[in-house]
Amino acid sequence: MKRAGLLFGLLAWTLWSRADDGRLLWLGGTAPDSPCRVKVRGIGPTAPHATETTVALAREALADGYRGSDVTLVLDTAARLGDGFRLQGPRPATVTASSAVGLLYGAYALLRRQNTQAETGPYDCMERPALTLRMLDHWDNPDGSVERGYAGRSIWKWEQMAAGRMSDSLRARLCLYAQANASVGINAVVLNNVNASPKMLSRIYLDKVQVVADLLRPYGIRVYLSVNFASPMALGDTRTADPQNARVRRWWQRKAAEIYALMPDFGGFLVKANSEGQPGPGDYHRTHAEGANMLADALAPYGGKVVWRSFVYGAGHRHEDRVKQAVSEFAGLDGLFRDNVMLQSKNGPLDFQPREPYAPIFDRMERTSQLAELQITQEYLGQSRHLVYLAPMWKEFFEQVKPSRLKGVAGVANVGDTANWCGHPFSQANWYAFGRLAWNPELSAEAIADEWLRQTFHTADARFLAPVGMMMMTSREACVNYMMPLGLHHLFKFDHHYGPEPGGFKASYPREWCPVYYHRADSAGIGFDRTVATGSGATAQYREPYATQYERLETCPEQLLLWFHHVPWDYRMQSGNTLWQELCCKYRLGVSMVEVYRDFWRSSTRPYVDAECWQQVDGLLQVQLNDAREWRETCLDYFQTFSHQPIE
Ligand code: GCW
Repeated sequence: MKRAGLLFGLLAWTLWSRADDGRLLWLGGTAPDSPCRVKVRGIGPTAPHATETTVALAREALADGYRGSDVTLVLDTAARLGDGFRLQGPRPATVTASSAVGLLYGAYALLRRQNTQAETGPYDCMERPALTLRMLDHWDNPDGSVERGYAGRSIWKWEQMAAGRMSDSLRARLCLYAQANASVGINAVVLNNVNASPKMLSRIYLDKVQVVADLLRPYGIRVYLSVNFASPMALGDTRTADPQNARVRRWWQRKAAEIYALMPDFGGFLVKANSEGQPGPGDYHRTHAEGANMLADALAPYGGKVVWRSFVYGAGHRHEDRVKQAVSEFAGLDGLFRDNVMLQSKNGPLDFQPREPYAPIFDRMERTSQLAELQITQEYLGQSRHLVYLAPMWKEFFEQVKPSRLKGVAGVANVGDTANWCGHPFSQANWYAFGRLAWNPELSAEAIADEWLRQTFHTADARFLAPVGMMMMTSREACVNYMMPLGLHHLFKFDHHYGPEPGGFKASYPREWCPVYYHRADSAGIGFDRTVATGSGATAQYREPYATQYERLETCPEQLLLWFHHVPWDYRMQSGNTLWQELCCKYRLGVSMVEVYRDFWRSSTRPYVDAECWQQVDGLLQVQLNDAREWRETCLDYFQTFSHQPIE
C-alpha cells in the first residue's frame, strides 16, 4: 500500500512537471518498450524487512529502466562482496551481491552500462567500493537556508517532517535524491550545517530527523548530524559544555541513547569546534582530542562515529600562517583520539580555492583515521553560474594523498530545492563525479564526464561527447587561469566569494580574510613566501619529496609558484616569459577558454540538448565569460600598480 502510494506520487510528480528540466538528473534513461522481468533469488520468507525493501528498490529501478528482457538478482551472503557486486551478462543479465545494498548498487551499475551504451559483448565483472565512508555534507540550516548553497533552499522541508505531514511531491523528490546517491554509491548524509544550530538535537528536531532517516535507510544511506559542541548548555540543560564535566558527559550519553532509540543505525556526529566562532573544547582549555573523545564515548556503545573537522585557524595561533595552523593544532594529538573518531580535513590547507597544494595534515596524522573533505558546491569556483567540472581537481588531490590512506571522503553538497537540484545543469556532473570517485578513485575524470554526458543527454554521438567532454575537462584549469593562476589564492570579494577583490583589506577583519594578506604584491614581486629559508616555513609540513620540491624556487611546480614563493616580477618562467608576462598570459588564456566554450556551445550543441537546458547553459556561459573578463581586468589592473609594466 505504502509502495503503491509512493509510486503514484512519483508518477504524478513526473507527469505534472516537465521531465526535461533536469530534475531526473542522470537517472532519466529512456523507458523500456516492454517491461523487463526481474527475478530475485536468495531471499527467503524469513529475510528481514529491511533487506526486502532494499531489494524491492533494486527490482523497481531495473523494471523501470532496463531494456533487456530478463535480469536475475542473486543475494548470496557467502559471496563476500561487502557492499560490492558482480555483473554478468548480457543475456540473461545477473547481478550478484552479498548484501541488499550491494544488489541495489549492482542494479544501478547495470543501468549505467546500458545507458552509457557500453559495449554489448559478454561481460563478467566485479566491483567493490574503495572507500568505506562516502558521505555528503549538507550545510543546511533549520530555517531552510543553505550556507554556500547556490541552488535554492534546503531540500529538507522540516515543517513537513512529521508523520502524515509529508506531501507526495516532497516524498517523491527526496526518493529521487536518495536514488541519485545510491546510483553512485553514496552511503552517508550529514543533514545540517557544520555551523550547527543546537536546535538540531532537541527532541522536536530528532523526531524530524528520524523521518528523514527512515526515508533514506532503504537506499543504504545513513544519517549523521552536525552538532554544536555547546548544545547541552545552549539547550538550557547544563551551565557549561566542558568535556570534563560529569553532567555534560552524562548529557551526551543520554542524548546518544535518545537518538539511537529513534534511529538504531544513526551514523554519528560531525563537529566544527573552535573554528570561525563555533564553540569547542578550547573554550575550557581542553584539547580537540578531549572534546572529540567525550562525544566518541557517548556514541561508542551504539557503534556511532565522531567526525571531527581540522578546519581551525585563528584561535591560539593568531600570528601563524593560516595554512600551517591545522597541523600545528592537531599533529601533537595524533594517537590520542578514540577509535571511533575520524579527522576530516579539506583537500587543501586553506579553503577550497580553485587550486591548492594538498593539505599536509594528511601526512602528519599516522595513528588517526582520516577523511578528506571536498567541496562539491562551487563556493570559490563560480558557484552555480560557472561551468567548472571538479573531477580533475579531485584527481589531482588523490595523486598525492592516496585514497588507501583514507577511511572515506565527504563532499559538501551542491543540491537545493531548485528544479534541477544544482542550479547550473553542468553542476550535476560534480555531484555525480564525487560519488563515482568515492566509489573508485581510479576512474579517470574523463571517463566520468563521458558517462555523465551520455546518461544526462541520452546520446552516444561523438560530435557532442568529445568536444563537450573536452570542455568539461579543461574547465577547472580555465577557472584557475581567469581567477588566480600560478598559485595565487583568496583574491575573492569579502564574504560572498564570487567576484574579484585583489585589493581587499580592512583593518577590522581578521587578516586571514583579506586578499592582500595572501598575494603580498609589492614593487619587488608577488606571492606568499612559505619557505623555511625565508618565509613562514609551511613547506616543512610536507613529506618528501614535496617538502624539498616546494621549498626550492627552481623545483616548485609553476602552478603553485606564488603559493610558496614571493617571486620577482622579472623572474624567468619556463616559457621564457617574465613572471608578469606569464601572469598576463594566464589571465588572457582563461578568458579565451571560456570564449571557446561559449562559441562552441552556441554553434554546435543545439541538436543534442533539450531547448530549455540549452538556453540556460548558453546564458550561463555568457555570464561566465563576462565574469572571467572582469577577473582578468580587475586583477591585472590592480597588480600593475605594483609591477609598473604594461598589460600585454
Ligand atoms: O569555506 C568556508 C566558508 C564557510 C564555511 C567554512 C567551513 C560552513 O566560507 O561558509 O562554514 O568554510 O568549512 O566551516
